[in-house]
Amino acid sequence: PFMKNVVNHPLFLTGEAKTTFIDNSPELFEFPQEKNRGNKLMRYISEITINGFPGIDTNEKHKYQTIEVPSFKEKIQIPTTAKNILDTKGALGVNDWVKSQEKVLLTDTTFRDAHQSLFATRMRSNDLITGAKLYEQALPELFSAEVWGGATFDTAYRFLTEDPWERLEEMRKAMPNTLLQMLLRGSNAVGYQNYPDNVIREFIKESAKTGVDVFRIFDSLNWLPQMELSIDAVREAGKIAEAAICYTGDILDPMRQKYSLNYYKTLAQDLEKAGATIIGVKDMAGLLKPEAAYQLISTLKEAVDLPIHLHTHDTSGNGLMTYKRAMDAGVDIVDCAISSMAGGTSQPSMESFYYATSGLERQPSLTIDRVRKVNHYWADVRKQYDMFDKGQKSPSTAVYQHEMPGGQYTNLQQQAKAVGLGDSFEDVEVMYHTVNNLFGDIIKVTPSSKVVGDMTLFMLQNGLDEKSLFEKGKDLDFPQSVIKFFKGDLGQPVGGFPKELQQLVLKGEEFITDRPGLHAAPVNFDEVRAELEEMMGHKASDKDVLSYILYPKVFTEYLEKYKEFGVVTQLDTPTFFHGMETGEKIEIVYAPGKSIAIRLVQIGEPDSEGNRIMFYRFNGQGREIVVKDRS
Ligand code: 3PY
Ligand code: ZN
Repeated sequence: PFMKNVVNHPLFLTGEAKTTFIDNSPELFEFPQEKNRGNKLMRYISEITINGFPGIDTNEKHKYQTIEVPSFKEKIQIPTTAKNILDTKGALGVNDWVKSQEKVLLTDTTFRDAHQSLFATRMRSNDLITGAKLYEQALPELFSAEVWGGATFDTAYRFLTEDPWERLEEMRKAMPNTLLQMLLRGSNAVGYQNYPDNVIREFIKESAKTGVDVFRIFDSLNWLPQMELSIDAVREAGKIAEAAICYTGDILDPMRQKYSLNYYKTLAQDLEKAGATIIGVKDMAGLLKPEAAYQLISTLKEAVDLPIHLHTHDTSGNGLMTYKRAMDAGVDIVDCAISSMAGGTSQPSMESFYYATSGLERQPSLTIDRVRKVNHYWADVRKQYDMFDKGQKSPSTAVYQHEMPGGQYTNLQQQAKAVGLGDSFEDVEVMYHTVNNLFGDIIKVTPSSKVVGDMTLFMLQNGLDEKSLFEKGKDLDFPQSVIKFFKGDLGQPVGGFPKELQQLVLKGEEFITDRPGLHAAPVNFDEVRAELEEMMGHKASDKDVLSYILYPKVFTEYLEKYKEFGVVTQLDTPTFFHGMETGEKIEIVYAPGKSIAIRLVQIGEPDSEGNRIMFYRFNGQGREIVVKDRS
């Protein structure tokens, strides 16, 4: 490309080229690939600058500061980690190792649940991976870091124009000595619906290959048949199957014994029989009160011979007390987020837990001064997401009534806002509780929580209450997710479906009572691959094929955006969400030692069609990009 540029250069063609010619003509060094990358990025920046980022109303980019990344000059000796044990002794080796630990072990949830719960899962790979690179020298004592799964998979494609698989690959490289953990919704994988058995198997295989070590497997109705296949597939991949019990209700309340202590005990024993390596207790809404934690963990420790890993959300403000009582009962591992990403609908704070357990034999090990440094980094990162960070500002015991999972809270806020119900989130909370009762008091966690959420918004949008729902129900078109739920597509809830509501929703359509996977034909991967390659115009990877199967529409839209804008992951976060201000200059490092510089010089007035010309300097050269102003 260089030679061709030189001989076609106007100065060269007119014979005016001198020896300084190359020095004064930097565009000669602009290779088509870089130019192409730059043009696409400028197109993205133009689009965001003029039309804004979906869901963001304000544009105050100037208030965001550059993030300082700490460094650790003095290297510390890395102890033997759980990851080293897995790689040398396998999953059962880890099981023994955990049981032999005197101290409580920690899982860090900052990379997944914390931002899912605080700001609608919007944290970008750029910020996550920069953070991950600090962990080996700052938090080598961790049992694991939860970095993937849950809502991060579709959100990456949907809102961040990122490939979640690439994120996982980078995380793996950044944290070679830490177990990487993901949240897997059993037969619903990382989606909101049941997938065929062969898709679940392939998805687990590919995730394990790419870097996941610990799979926290749960079913949104605690229905074992929806978890067994995942447990088997994880074991086959030689990884850790942490089968989780979702906790709801209140074992301390004698009036609410649908989900009793005995119910959880039996479920844990069933999961042990099904082949779990670890039992997870997934308190997704933060309903497990301290004494309930003591009773539950004591009972489970007696009932099964596996390590117990407890997860909660700090919504009520009682998270640390719950962990302390779980610790008294012998819990092996607990989930915390680093403090600037903790509290509220997120996990309890890691550093607070550390200090709260001072003087106790089982106080977790942490290199606390280093954790503090890493915490500064996350605090700075969090500020750049303040547009989404609109969740609860202080402890809210309302959670004991509405029972909304922490991971759903800010996501549902965004959904409510999108349908014009953003101003009355308290009404949403109250209706959520009503819908749960209508559904027969179900376990609410993705995707069953999304069904409750969809029904909640539907009730509010249509001005329905419990009475009018049954009066008008036969003329109503219920949300698709609600229809599928009552058809049994997510499995069977504890105690079965409420019959009257099921009939009202299904209007005579059939429902199933056995495992949805028995009704789903296996996917023909070759056929899907051919279809996808035709659409992409080039070869598709196994990961692409899986993503397309899991999320055909979301993945297709991602491909379209990718085609138009290219790799946007390396943009700094304020630019990604707010575009650029006139006169501003940014530098994008897209590979080690390789960067491009973009300056926005001027924004042109819209023409009669609404098109604006954006004037840039790209690596010092003038460039114009046309963007349609949709305002
Ligand atoms: C998810 O499935 O995304 C969850 O966070 C459930 O708690
Ligand atoms: Zn959670």
